[in-house]
Amino acid sequence: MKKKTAFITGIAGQDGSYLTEYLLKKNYKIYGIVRRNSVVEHQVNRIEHLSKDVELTYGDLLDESSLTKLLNKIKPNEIYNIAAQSHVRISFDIPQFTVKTNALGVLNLLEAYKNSTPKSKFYQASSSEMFGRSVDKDGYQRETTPFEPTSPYGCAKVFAFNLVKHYRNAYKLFACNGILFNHESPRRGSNFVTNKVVKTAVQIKLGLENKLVLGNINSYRDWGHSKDYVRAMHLIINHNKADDFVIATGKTRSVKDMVNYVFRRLSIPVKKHLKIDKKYFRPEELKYLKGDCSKAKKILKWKPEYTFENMLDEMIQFWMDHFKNKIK
Ligand code: G4F
Repeated sequence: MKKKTAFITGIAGQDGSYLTEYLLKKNYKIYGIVRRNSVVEHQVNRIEHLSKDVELTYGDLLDESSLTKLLNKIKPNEIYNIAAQSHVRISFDIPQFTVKTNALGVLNLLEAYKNSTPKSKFYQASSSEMFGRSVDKDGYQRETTPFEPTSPYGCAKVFAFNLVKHYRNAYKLFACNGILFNHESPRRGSNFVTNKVVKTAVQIKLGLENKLVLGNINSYRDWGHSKDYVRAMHLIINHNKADDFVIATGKTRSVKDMVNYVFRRLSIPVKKHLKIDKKYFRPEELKYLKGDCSKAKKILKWKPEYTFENMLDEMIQFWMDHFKNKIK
């Protein structure tokens, strides 16, 4: 049987690397694009172990010619757009780059898709950051909750979400959105709050660091594991109808709760080591996220396997092994 093919933007990121592993196990042929970086190792360290199984090319969402050329050549069964400037606080520092990449970049890819390989299926990494200030009366966000974004990142993601729906309707393309709530793992960048907390707490435990410096610890997030969420991406793109789905755990915790859990696990006192610095606050904060994924549960039969606790335990173990090997 002919192998299915997938084209993945953002292949070198947390989700891209887990998605690649997941699809390789399902016998897909994988193509991906990476952006040029002056330190070559930084481009591919999460997917180095997969390098013989994937075909990587330089490409960029801002360079439509690179996308058209590749899609014309590959004509993949599935296109996963996971690339983005994904850091919300940084989107306030570089709003134009964020909007160009996360909104116009998606338009470039949709155009390349429509003109080169319209029979392919298309997945867009949409985000719970699009909900912003908006929460339904029962305390959840779901597919019908209006979007009220609170960051350049969130605004760009709303733009892209709407483009995907528009291309689906106007050109009868199989284009779908996964509205993913926060998802973490040992492969998460260490400037996102979970991995920053876990990495620094482990360093404190081992005597390599003394302070954990954070911004707003009173915001609430619905945190799941990236491995569960890439499984959902594959189910969404393989559903018999192009549609939009919320992917979440349905549980919310404050950043403070998360810090307390990690410090308790490592038996270190929070008060002694935690410092708050305004520099990590955002001009506008998204205060509260809790997703209702009933639609995905019912239609896709998806549910998360990781809990908040065993996800953080896995991250703690990862950093423990990392630093202990360094100390040896
Ligand atoms: O880990 P974060 O930076 O994630 P954030 O902003 O929720 O965004 C992530 O989830 C989105 C889905 O809703 C994705 F679309 C997006 O790409 C990204 O993956 O921050 C989480 C919370 C925020 O309230 C932030 O203000 O933690 C708070 N926080 C407190 N101190 C901090 C820090 N965040 C970071 N990154 N660093 C801190 O020192």
